[in-house]
Amino acid sequence: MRDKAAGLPLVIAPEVAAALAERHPVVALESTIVSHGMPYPDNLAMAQTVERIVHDHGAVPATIAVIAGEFRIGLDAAALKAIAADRQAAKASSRDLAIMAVQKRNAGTTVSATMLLAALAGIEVFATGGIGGVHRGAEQTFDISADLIELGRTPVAVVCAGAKSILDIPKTLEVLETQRVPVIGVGTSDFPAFFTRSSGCKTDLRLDTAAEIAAAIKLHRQLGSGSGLLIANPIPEADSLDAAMIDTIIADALAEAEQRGIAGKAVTPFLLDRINKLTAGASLKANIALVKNNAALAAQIAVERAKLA
Ligand code: PSU
Ligand code: MN
Repeated sequence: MRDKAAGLPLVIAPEVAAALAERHPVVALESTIVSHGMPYPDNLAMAQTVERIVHDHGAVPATIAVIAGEFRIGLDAAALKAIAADRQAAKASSRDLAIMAVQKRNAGTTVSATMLLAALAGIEVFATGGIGGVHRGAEQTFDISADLIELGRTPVAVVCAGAKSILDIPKTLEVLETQRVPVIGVGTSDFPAFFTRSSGCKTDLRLDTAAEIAAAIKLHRQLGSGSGLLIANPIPEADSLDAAMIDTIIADALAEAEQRGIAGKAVTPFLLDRINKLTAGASLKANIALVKNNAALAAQIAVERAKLA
């Protein structure tokens, strides 16, 4: 990674650099969920708690963001606060990173940008809430998240709670298959729908333990396919929302987005904000719970991965 990264404005936090050098477990965390996915100050509290959970499970957290044009792998308290509180922060997918650096901007990194930077730094395991995917109506709008393309070409394992039904989940799973991304259900063969434990779609594969998942990550990388892996970890039952309730609210939010002509990178943040308001905060609570659950699993996977050569 040192060669590939030479000359880049890449800053790896000391604790993360030390862990990587010693092959200790490290978990990457994204920051668009902080800058654009949740309101302040809940976003900052969530980001701090998730880092603590990764620590508590024996791994080092590396929250990734662009701060004043620097690609930061691991944020200190000031940088984490900046990305949570700066309402001017950009939303950077992988295509945007170079421009963010030239413009010396603050930017939350999406799943795609976080994967790219994690891979550069040598981090194999990444925890998030939900990935971007194929939007409903994509046959008209062509709105397909760059997350799916990055998953097809960057060898990082992404632990998520599936994809929410603001997306077209069957089409999202089709693109993941085309992109050669194994979709692994954790303890289930049902692909989870973020707020609920099942989308009604099946995963290709099921694994039940962190050790099995770590072994699969190692072998998948050794095969050299170059693609990532999607680890689909359902929201805990106690935190999940009522499927009929959330489906109605998502339908309302989608109708409002269409009516207001929301397009491009604004779509996902708009829908998340509307859903949070329409559920009177219940969606935010569930979102935070599932991110914590994913962080704990990702740390366990990273710990098991570090035990393998
Ligand atoms: N889904 C969520 N919360 C989020 C996102 C998705 O429930 O914060 C963010 C992630 O950073 C994801 C990005 O990578 O949105 C996808 O954006 P788009 O759909 O514009 O590709
Ligand atoms: Mn999009």
